[in-house]
Amino acid sequence: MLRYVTAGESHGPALIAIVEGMPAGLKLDVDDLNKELARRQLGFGRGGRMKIEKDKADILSGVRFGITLGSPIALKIDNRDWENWQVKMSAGEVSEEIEPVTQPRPGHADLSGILKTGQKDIRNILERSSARETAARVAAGAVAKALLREFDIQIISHVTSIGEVKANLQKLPTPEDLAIIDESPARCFDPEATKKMVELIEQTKKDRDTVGGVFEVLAYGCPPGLGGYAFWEDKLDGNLARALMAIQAIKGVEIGEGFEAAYKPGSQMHDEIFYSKGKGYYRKTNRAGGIEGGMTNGEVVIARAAMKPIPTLMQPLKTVDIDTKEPVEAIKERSDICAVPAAAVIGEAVVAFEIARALLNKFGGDAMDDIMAAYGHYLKRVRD
Ligand code: EPS
Repeated sequence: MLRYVTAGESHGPALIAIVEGMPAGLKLDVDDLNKELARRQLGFGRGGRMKIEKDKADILSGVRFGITLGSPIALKIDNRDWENWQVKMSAGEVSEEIEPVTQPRPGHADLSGILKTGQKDIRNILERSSARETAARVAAGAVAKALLREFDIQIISHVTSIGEVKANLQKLPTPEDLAIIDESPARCFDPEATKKMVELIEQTKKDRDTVGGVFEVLAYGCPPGLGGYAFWEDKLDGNLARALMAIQAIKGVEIGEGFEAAYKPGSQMHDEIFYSKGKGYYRKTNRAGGIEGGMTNGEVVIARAAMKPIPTLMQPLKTVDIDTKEPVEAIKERSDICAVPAAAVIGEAVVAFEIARALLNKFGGDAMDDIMAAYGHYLKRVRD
């Protein structure tokens, strides 16, 4: 089964991702990974840290001469900021007195993490709960994207709102539009909304506050039948929801019409089925977001996620010191004002990984040639 694990603290030496279950014979270039890592660093509203980091991956195993071997693929992304944290984040002996962090931020993992693990320094929690970890997920997702590319499946994302500012779109963006989206400082496909989003982020910074938003991930080129209806763990919508919800700061996920579906009668919700020779079955609408019964139906997969405002505030909220139990202000760590544009790229990565897993579950997992042959045979059957 395709899976990945990440390791690494935000200010430790490096982030690691290990991807297990990729077939042998897949073309994989380190540039595929670096391109995605650079896209995650885009977007207006990031804090000082993004000026320090310039994320690049090293492929440590599982690839030879640009082709996967079928063995675990280990990836490493160095943290440039480590240089400034070697004493505070040392894995060895304590070499000087370290002041523990004791003022948990409302909305962060700080307090529950301390209570759960019995530790006394919130830094031991925040270093790992930090969204810095998502760089490793993006690297793993880039491997999945390289696999999907061989099947002409493309995953893109765009920001649909920041705070109260919403994009007004006449059409869904396609993979051809991705360069335009990446050029928008808000990664938004509506230029008017982009301007207002940037203004809102600037104002939010002046107010010493933070702002969230919504992004959409679109998967083009999925064949019908990825996922499953018979076992709950195979349901693709369930797996997409889990993967998206597990991104730091995500509070809501929708597929297709999502919550809006609950307000519509069935006659106005479901996508009628048509057939034409050559094209096979198709729909004229896509309110289901490309998934019915836990499986892709051949239309574009549409998933949306809502990100809360980042909980590290320059005008801190009230909290309680975990050492003295006295009321205090939450810690003011350096942070981002808005990270929704970056979260959208992370959304692409995790969606790519879930779709890649569903694809390998259906078509086998050892050798690219075998998978491609099975895929070709299947496409012919479902189109006929
Ligand atoms: C983050 C805090 C900031 C962000 C970081 C996530 O880092 P720092 O504490 O070093 O200023 O920049 O995001 C990243 C480093 C990244 O690569 O996305 C947090 O607390 O979650």
